Amino acid sequence: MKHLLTSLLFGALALQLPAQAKEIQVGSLKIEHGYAMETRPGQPNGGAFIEVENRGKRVERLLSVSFPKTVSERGELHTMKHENGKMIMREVPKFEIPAGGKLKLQPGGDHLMIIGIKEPLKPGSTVKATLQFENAGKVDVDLSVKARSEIKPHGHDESHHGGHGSKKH
Ligand SMILES: [Cu+2]
Repeated sequence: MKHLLTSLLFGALALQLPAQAKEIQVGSLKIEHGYAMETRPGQPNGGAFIEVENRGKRVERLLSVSFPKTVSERGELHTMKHENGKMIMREVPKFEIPAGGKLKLQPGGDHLMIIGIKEPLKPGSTVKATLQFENAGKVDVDLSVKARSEIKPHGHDESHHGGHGSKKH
């Protein structure tokens, strides 16, 4: 059983490798794990995520994100805030990455927002994005599109219809 599980895991890793976004080094920045969430037909906006490590000695700031016109109208930097007991998204002017620190965008937290999506983002495809940093300037990255099931296997946000005996433990 354990052996089977291990080979399944390795199989999955091997399959994922070609689609994995590459790690990018720009000056003292290391950018990796870039991906975008798949979107449904008609869905106007979508989320995207990256990690940026700042190995430099001064603070870096991510000022904006943009996408090719064929992908979306524009991009925004978003954070999540509690307001009146609800989690809501808010646009912010920048994300700071302290010297020696790391910016980790992820679902439920700070994220890139793809606004005005032209064609649904399909799992397995790639979206190009341009990040504008204060010091490092413009950096192009490839975001691999991931299926929702890959990102949130338990579907916490949309689980109202999912109560059919999913509790196994
Ligand atoms: Cu958002």
